[in-house]
This record gives sequence, structure tokens and C-alpha cells, in this order.
Amino acid sequence: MGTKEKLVYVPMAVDMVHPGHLNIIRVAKKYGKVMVGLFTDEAIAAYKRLPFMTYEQRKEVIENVKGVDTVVPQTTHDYEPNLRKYRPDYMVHGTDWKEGPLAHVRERSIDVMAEWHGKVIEPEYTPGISSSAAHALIKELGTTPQLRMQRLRRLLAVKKFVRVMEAHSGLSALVVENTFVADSNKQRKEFDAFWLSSLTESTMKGKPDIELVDTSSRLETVNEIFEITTKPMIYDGDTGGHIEHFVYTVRSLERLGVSAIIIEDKCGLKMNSMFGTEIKQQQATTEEFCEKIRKGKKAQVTEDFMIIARIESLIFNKGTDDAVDRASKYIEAGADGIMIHSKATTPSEILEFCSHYQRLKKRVPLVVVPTSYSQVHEKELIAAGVNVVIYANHLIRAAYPAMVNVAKSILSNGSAFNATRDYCIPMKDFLEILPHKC
Ligand code: SPV
Ligand code: MG
Repeated sequence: MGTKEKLVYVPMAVDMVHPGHLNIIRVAKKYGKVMVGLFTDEAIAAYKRLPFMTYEQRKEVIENVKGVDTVVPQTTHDYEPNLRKYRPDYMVHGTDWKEGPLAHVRERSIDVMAEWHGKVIEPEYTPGISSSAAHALIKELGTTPQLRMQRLRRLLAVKKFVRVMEAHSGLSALVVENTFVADSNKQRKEFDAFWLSSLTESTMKGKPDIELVDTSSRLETVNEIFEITTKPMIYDGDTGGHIEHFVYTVRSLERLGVSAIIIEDKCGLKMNSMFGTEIKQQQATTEEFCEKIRKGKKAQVTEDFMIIARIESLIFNKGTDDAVDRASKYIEAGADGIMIHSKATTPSEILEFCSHYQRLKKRVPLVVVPTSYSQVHEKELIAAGVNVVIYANHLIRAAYPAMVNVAKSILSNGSAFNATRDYCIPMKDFLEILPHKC
């Protein structure tokens, strides 16, 4: 007549299993049957980077770790619902939650557990092994085309809002990959993906944005960026070109691990949308553009790749009704996302489109590019139902005036002293930008 084995609850994220996890599980096992509360992608993405492995992959790994008996989903950062549901006798958590943003979660867990005389065990946190360190290691190891491609769909599935920043070179991509800030809740905020802008890539090469930089050259830039980063990419496909060419582009991008292409509903010689109606441009008919979407969807070999249809009706002053009508037809044709563009200096026409769009029965993720209406806040976009924001050109627009200032300073002063002092990163910091590895 043995006593019933005690239940021990252990919340974990487990993107990369490290000795810190094993230590926690070893301790937990001493108290009874180990139930891991595995954070879902959604729960993790709410406060930090989306894990490299999916929930299912992480589950498979942790289930097979010695000492683990069961794995259940931990869907938020609040442990209370799972604690109440399973009423464990013990909960085990590393000491790292004693201070900082998790301190109140700890107090609540201790109170809730006390209701049924459950105890919270806190083994010493293994210093030097953190999930951020594991992330750094994974970054160093790199990623695969398939994993990278899938990340955009995964992000869209678990995050309310995906933030994308342009990159036009390896260096600018490193800025997008590595820059982060802490928000007011001390949570890490960073860009989720790259936008390979036709405008900034053309500008980088000193050429006009008229589909002049050919696909082979653009794919080289994709490779250059992918060699040194892990985040997913949305590729600016301009008009997509001839349908016969577009189907090849789709496959080339898939092969490299690009997550999505955005094609705009223009035909003839494409010019940048910010010119609006100042110059002669032509919008494609709904029928021909739907055909391009259909053929592209048919050409792709993976389930993961996305074709996003960009609507230029507002650029052509054709109004919201035309834009919404096109959106529903493009979705019918198979578009995996809709991008609505505007060159207005306020967000009002975009927000008007968004409110109409929300009434469509069949919807896909909605993308906006606040270049001319940059005053719009992300909170307004989220409230309007926008899923993806693309900051389409800002890194290169900031770099250009800085370069001109330096050139002028050296010319005026006949020396680089002032330019070095006023505008340049110190040489020792500059050398630190790139990894010292071959
Ligand atoms: C780009 O970044 O190249 C775009 C967005 O297509 S826009 O420049 O506004 O047309
Ligand atoms: Mg473009």
C-alpha cells in the first residue's frame, strides 16, 4: 500500500536544452513525478524572441529527457491557471525569478500553491547559462533555409504584430539582426524580419527603382544577408515581372529560404510608388494580377512560402472601394497576405481601408508601409488590425546624409579630424561590429 507519487510542476521554454535545464529536472525528480509546463510559442513571443524550434519540436526534445514524465502546454506567463488545473505538490523554478519582471509571478505562485499546502522549490540558477546565451550560440551556428522560411508564418501565428525593417546589404542586415531595446516592461523589443526593398537596394547600387537591378543580382544580396543572419525575409518583388519569369523567382526565393514575396499590381515600366501620379504609371487589371498570383502559388514547392499582393489603388487615387474590391479578389486568387500602400501624409486613408478590410469575410495578414505617414504609431496600426509593419527605407535614408556630411567636412577642412570627431564611430568600436572569425 504505497503512497501516491507526488506531482512536481516545472515551467520551461527549452529552445536549446542545456545543463541548467537538466539540473532543474534532476532536483524536481527527487520530489516526485515531473510535469514540465512547456511554454508555447505564443507565450514566449509575448516577451522575447520566437524560439528557434517549434512547440512540437521542443516538446519532443524535452519529453525524451531523463526524469521528465509528462509535458503540458504553459500558454501564458501566468502560472496560476496550470497550477490550479494540476494542483501539483511541488513547483520547481530556478532562483532567477526572485528579482526583476518575474518577481510578482513568483509571489503569486507561492500564494496559490500554499492554498493546497504545495511548496515552491528554488534550486540555484545555473549562472552563465541562460536562454539568451543559448540564442547567441544558435545564431553563431546559423539556421537552415527551411527553418528561416517557416519563421514568418510562425511569427504571424503567434504575434499580434510583426515588425519588419529594410536591409540592403550585409552591414545593414546586421543592424536589423542585432539591434534591440528594452521596452517599459523591461521586455526585449527587436525587429522580427528583413525587408529587401527594391528602392533601397537600387539606391545602394546608385540605380533608379525601375526593376533595373536584375533578379540574379538581388538574389546575391539575399545570400549576402543570409550568410550572416537568422531572421526571416520579405522580398520586394516589384511587379513580379512576366508571369513566365515570376514562377522562377518564386522557386529561387524558396530555395534560398526567403519567407515571402510582395508583388505590386502595376504593369509596364514600374516606378517607385512615392512618385504617385506625378509620373506615368499603370495599374494592372484585377484579372491579370489574379492570374499572376495563381500561377505563383502553383509554382511554389513548400507550404511555407507566402505570396503577398500589394494594392496600389490609393497611390493611383482610385479610392478605398477599388482597393477593398481588389483585396477580396486577390485573396480569392490565393494571396497569403495583402499589402495596402499609400503616399498620403496622414494615415487616414490607410486606416479607412483597414476598417473596410476588417469587414471582409475572408482575410489574410495585412501589411502596411508607413513611409509618407510616418507619424502613425504602431499602437494605432495594431488597433486597426494591421499584422505587419514595414519600415521600408529608413536605414539607408539615415546613412546617406551622414556620408554627405563627412564628405563635406573633409573637403572644407582639408583634414579628416573634425569629421572623425563629429561623425565617425571610433575605430576600435568599428572593428567590433564584425565577428573576429574567418
Ligand atoms: C520599396 O521599399 O522598395 C517599396 C516601398 O516598394 S515604396 O518605396 O514605398 O514603394
Ligand atoms: Mg519597391
